[in-house]
Amino acid sequence: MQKVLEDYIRMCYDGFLQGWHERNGGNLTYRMKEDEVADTASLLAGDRHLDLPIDASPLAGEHFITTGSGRYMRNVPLAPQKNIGIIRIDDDGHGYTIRWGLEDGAKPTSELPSHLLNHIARMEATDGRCRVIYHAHPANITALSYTIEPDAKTLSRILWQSETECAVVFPEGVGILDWMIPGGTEIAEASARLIRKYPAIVWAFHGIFGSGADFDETFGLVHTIEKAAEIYLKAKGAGIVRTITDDELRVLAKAFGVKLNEDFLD
Ligand code: 2HA
Ligand code: ZN
Repeated sequence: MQKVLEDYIRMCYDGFLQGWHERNGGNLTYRMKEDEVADTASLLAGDRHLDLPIDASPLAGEHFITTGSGRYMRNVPLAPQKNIGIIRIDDDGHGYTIRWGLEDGAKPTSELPSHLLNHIARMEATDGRCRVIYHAHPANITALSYTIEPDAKTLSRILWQSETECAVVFPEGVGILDWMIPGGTEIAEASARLIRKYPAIVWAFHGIFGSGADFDETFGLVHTIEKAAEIYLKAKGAGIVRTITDDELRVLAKAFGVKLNEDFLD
């Protein structure tokens, strides 16, 4: 199998092994490079066409690997052609063709509008580096969203203070969207506005969207955030008596050559 598909499938199953993908929870999209599209050319025979409820014209002609709506991450390695697929965005950005996979009439993830608008936002924010958008339901970051107001400064400070490497891994911070109905264009547009500023955003009482240049970077980002949330909740349960100070965060950022989001420091 083509390496890009192998790497994609591994990430789906890694997320399942972490416990982030109960039932059909979570979804993953990857914007393929030209050479990867060429490598998979022998597979790309499908012509089933579907419309998009959003304008994805900045992604016109791009190929994406996507998980299937209602499909389980747990089953992706067993039958990739049924549970994931490759789509090509129409030249006018208002629909797409299923070129491979998603067999038996499956459709791409219900969160495709959020994924595509997030891809557009992150592509623009990173000069085209971002290729991966990943949605997962990790328990600790979701639990944490019940303990704070939906405010990026509050959330980012908690995460930066909960594990020393966090400020280095996501110096921009992490955004948070208040509860909304999933699966539609409204949450997609609100997410895209927010993810423009942060590499990851939490959907309150639901889960997280992470982004990155490749699978390792994106999985690692979500893993780091989820671990920090777990540490925070454990420390909070045991009773927090002290934490990493803002001055220590500044010293850390300097030592690692990253620019911390100053709006979130006091
Ligand atoms: O794919 O996670 O948000 C199921 C979901 C919807
Ligand atoms: Zn979800």
